[in-house]
Parts: sequence; structure tokens; C-alpha cells
Amino acid sequence: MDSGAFPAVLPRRRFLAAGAAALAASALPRRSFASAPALPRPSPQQLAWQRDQRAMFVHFGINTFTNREWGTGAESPRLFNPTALDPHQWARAARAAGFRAMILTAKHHDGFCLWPSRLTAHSVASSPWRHGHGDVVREFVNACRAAGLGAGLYLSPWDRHEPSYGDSPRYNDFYCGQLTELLTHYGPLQEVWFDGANGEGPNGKKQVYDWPRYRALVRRLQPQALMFSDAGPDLRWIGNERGLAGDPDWSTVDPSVVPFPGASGPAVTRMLQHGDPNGSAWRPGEADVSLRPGWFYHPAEDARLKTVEELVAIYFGSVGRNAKLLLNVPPTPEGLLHHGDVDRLAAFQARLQYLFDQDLAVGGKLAWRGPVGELELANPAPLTLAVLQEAVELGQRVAAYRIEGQTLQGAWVGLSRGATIGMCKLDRFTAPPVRRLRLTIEATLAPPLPVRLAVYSA
Ligand code: FUL
Repeated sequence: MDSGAFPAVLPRRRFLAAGAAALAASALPRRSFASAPALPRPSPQQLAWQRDQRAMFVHFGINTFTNREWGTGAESPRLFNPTALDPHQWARAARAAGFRAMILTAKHHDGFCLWPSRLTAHSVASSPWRHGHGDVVREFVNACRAAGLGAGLYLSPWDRHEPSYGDSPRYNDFYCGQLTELLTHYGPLQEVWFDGANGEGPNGKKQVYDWPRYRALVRRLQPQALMFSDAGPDLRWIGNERGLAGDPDWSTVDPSVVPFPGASGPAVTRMLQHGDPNGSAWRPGEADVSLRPGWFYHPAEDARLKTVEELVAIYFGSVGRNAKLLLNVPPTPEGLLHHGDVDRLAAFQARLQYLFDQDLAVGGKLAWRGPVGELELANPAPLTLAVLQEAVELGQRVAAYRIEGQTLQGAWVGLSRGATIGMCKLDRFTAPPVRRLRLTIEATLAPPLPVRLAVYSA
């Protein structure tokens, strides 16, 4: 990206001061990056994580064998017996469909561990699967590595089996012990997924999770791993389980709004959905949703998969709003992804490839004059899609923009407009054939940098 080509200096962290002020400011001399106010920026790990765009969530465990969504913790480990478990099959399907990482439920709320934890007998070690010598987590991370996918693990703090749950200090030791096993035995993890569920313990006892301790442990044992929860600290839940980010969606947040997982209320939901342009912490959104109605596999849902159209809408509402998509595809009791799910993932990928087949702006090199970038299309076309990308490694800056096209008759027509952009903003529209494009940055939080624009006609 050619940053020197963009001389405008727009209002500072007052993103509402838009339009006219921005244009007037464009006459000011060029400023270097060094003069930009200190905007929060992503870590290299956060940047790489978001560039991946799509990860696959894998809900698998005792519920797969009881046909439930939430186990009670009283299930016999002997129920766990996948006949053909093959995480390489999951990884191949994920990879072929454009996913770059997978996250496995190493332990869900029922407490059953997919690895032979030394801290409980409630695990694969007590199951008939591989005569008690199997380790799903090991096979999972091996498959991720073989396919070049990032590996992440979900370790539910809520544990309906563990007797110490509710006896807060004792359970926190137990939980940290399990975290330590996962963080030290399986190589580097890209993401540690903390669910916020906090049900009652035996006799109604309330478990108080020691979040500062859990976080410090992850930081110490795997400093490069990113921690997800509604309170981050590195990645934030998007605030719903429909895979949809808010619009706008800032990657910055005010951490005091959700200091620890479990906070709720309108201010919390707003923050999760939209972030906060004035927030001090970089905490991009992750939008989770299941391909099926449930998170775990249920045969009765084989014909109830999201359609390709629904998946594309989710993609536009997550990746296309500056978030990352985490799409759940749960394995069957055999331990394989259902062929219908694999086919649906492939069809989803094929549709995206069709939609984003040929960038008619070829590389998006706009000629910038102040906050206005223009570009001539080699071939006039009726555009349907625009992809905007900010150089977020230097902070998320754009607070308002609009795209216009010049028709063959010479008139300028509006194609789309929006608030922030971030790593990726996708706009869909219908328009007559246009021969020139104009992108106007109407407001920013800091001196703007060039924005990349790609356009498609599908
Ligand atoms: C929720 C859990 O209760 C669901 O079972 C599922 O794991 C979902 C992703 O998170 O909090």
C-alpha cells in the first residue's frame, strides 16, 4: 500500500467531526505516521488471526453420543466410542472450504475430557475408544498441523461433573491444572476459547472463576496464544450466536465495559457488537455460529443445515463487517463430518469464489487527492460488490466513507456508504455500468492512510 500518496490530515479522535472539516483539512501539508495520535494497534498475532477470515468450530464430546446439547456430567465415559474418528477428514474439509484454523471443544460443560487428563477419570481414558489409550486433542492438533491450520481449544470453565466445582479455590486449581495440561502437551495453540457459562455447582454453590489467574497462566505458558471470551482480553465475542457483527464494528473496545466474562446488559451488548472508536484496547470480534441448529451433532438436523445463501449472508455480516467468522461443523458419533456438511462447506466456498472471482479494480490502486481516491475501470461493468480494506496494522482510522461510480453517460451515482472499514468491509449493491469509481473518506480518527478497494460484478 502506497501510504505516501495520501496527504489528507483529518480531525483527530473526534470521529463525528466529519465531512466538511475533513475536506478542508485535506489542504494541510502531509504529516508523517509519527505525528498520528497513538491509536491502539493489533499485535502481530491478532493481525494474522484476523487475516485468516474463517475458522471452523468443532463441537464434539459426550453429547455427540447422547444426542444432547448440554450434558449433565453424570454420563458414563463408556458412551464415548467413535468408530471412525478422523480429524484429518475435518481438516481437509476445513482447508478445502477456505478455513484457516479449527477450534475443538476439549471439554464442554459436562466435564468429559477429550484428552487423558491426569486430574480426572472423566475422560477418553475411561472410554472403550482405542481401549482407553486414545487422545482426541492430540489427533486434532496433529491434523491441524498437517493441514497448515491454526489450532485452538475450548476448555469450558463450567464443569458439571467435577466435584470441586463450586468450591472456588479448589476448582480454580483444578481448572488451571487442566489448562496447563492443554498448554504444555500439545505444542503452540493459536487460540484459547473461554466460554463464559457459569452454572450452579453441587448444592447450589456458586463458582467464582479466577479470570486474572487463568489469563496469566495462558500468557506465561503460551505468550503467542490469543484468548477469546466476551471480555477478551485478545479477541471478543461478537454478542450473539448468529455469526453477525454490528455495523459499524470497531476492533477497539473500552475494556472497563466488560472486565471479565459474564457481564450483561445493553452497554455490554453494544460494546460486543460494535466495539468503541475511542476504546483503548485492540480486541477484534469473533462471530460464532453453527452450520446446524445445534452446536453438537444430532441426526434429526441432517436436513436442517444453513443454506449457501444463509452462509453467504453470515459471511457478509461477519468477515464483511471487520470480524472473523467461526463456523461450527460438528462431527457425527463416527467421528467424521457428515458428508452433507462437507458438501455444504464446499458449496459455500464455491459461491464465495464465484462472487469474488475477478477484481475489476485490479489491485485497487486509487489515485488520491486529499480524502478522495479515484480509479478508472478498464472495462465498464454493472458492479455488485465492493471490498474495502484499511491498513489496520496502523490502527483503525476510517469513521465514514462513500463510494460513487460514474456511469457511461457521465453522471456520478452513489453505490454505497458506511462508517468504519477496518480489516475488511464488504458492501453489496445494484448499480448501472460504471466506468470510474470514487471513494471519499469523509471522517477519520487519525490522519488517514490509503484504503484498498476491490470491486466485483457477479
Ligand atoms: C455456549 C455454550 O453453552 C454452547 O453449548 C456452545 O458451546 C456455545 C459456543 O457457547 O456458551
